[in-house]
Amino acid sequence: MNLVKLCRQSRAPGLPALLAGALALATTLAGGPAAAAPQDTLHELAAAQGRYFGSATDNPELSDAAYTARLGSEFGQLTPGNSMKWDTTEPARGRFDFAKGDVITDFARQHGQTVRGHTLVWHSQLPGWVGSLPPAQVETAMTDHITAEATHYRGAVTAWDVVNEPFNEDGTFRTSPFYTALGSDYIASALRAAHAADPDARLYLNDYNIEGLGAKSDAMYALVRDLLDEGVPLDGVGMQAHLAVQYGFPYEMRANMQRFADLGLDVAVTELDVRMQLPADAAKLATQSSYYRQVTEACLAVERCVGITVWDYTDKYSWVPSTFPGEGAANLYDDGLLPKPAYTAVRTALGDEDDGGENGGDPGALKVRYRSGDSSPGDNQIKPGLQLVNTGTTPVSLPDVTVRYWFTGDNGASTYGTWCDWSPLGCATVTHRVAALGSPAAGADHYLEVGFGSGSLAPGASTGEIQLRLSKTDWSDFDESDDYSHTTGTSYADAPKIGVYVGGEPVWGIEP
Ligand code: 9MR
Repeated sequence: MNLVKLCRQSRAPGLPALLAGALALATTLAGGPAAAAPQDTLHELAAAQGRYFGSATDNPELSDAAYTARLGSEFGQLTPGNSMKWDTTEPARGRFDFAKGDVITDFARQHGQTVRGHTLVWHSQLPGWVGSLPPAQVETAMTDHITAEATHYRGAVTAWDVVNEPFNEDGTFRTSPFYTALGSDYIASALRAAHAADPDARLYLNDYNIEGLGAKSDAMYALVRDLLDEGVPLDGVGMQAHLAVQYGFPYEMRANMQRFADLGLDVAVTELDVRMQLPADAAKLATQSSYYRQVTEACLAVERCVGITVWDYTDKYSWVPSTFPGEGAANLYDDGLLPKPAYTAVRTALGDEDDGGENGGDPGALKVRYRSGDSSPGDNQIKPGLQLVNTGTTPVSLPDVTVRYWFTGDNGASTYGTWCDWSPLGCATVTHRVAALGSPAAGADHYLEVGFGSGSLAPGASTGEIQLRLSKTDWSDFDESDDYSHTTGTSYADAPKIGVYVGGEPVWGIEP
């Protein structure tokens, strides 16, 4: 435990944590077993930077003692995944049931955690009676629901997702009983009712796929700007951040957060997870780590980003496998509650100084950009152009780095010639060779491996273009069109199907 950080944290440690600390100190002073010093928790690291780090949870999981031990110690904020939703809290009109939500707020109180309330108005998990109301009764039913729930949780919930997922992907308003009856005015009405019931709670609109720039985040931006202009009580925007390694990272996340912050709003990452196609492998986990790291860095870079909530912390209780068949492994801890590489990446991004360097400083801090330098994918040469970029905060030693471009040799010789035609680093420092893949995969039975004899890449720097070329020794033709790493793009773009390795460990790219 780093005392300086502890003093800076905004949340006082709960009594159990203080007792545990006192016991650990007593053991050490008494010359007892020299246990490894407990490391700062994710929340302590975040709190030292003025943020919270939280997790979603749900009632059934709270009977799992190993799970609750970590939930209560590592995280400073909880969001109930289901227990404050309308179908649970008002299953019949006027019949309120807050028992499940109360279990979560009690747990949070016992562990010194704050709670984000989720969610007052949503088109989903809505009891049938709401959809059957005559339009003229919808507003009263909605404001009654908000009033009862937000009043019940006054003092226990610090922020509410007042309206969840109001938009379609194209930025139009999503149809719901509320939108059908009231048009988009239902949003202002809901916010006003929540504010009246709990003037101290921070009030949010929350949605997914609004992390980057695009029609949906533009629609959210226009909505919140109008609401603020009208004086509607609104404190923040929640970006759910249900990401997937196969769909790429929303690179504009930081800029997008900043534009909401510039309106005077708080921003929160409310439901972070990063799923992948199963089975997980080292490359996918490395990409996942880099996504978690980049979300954390974006939040730290935007002053009004108040904190990050993961949509549960372990794969054991993730919503992903049942919703996206064949996908999963989305969380910071695995099914056995062991931390995954993404956990270390988040710690490092939060400024952890105690990771013993096992992380190599910053594991996902490189990316590769690619363009095809070859307009004839059926000829006898393959000509990838590559740029290696340091996206991290520490310099990277280039001799530790290798890049793999995967392709198929097609018919003909199985021996190759390789060339570096041009590089601002000087082709003399660029090494290249072709290796055969132990287990051929679709589009890949060989790869071009590129390395570096010397040099270092500063944070933010690029190697610049490295023009490479390879052919078979018998100069027979390739069919590049089905090669795993090949694209037809002739301008540089991030290349998730080209691998980057540091010290042999994958840090970028999805292996074939
Ligand atoms: O995690 C929740 C899962 O247990 C429920 O089955 C699901 C039903 O819609 O809702 C999940 O939480 C969602 C959240 O409330 C809103 N954003 C998307 C989340 C994942 O579906």
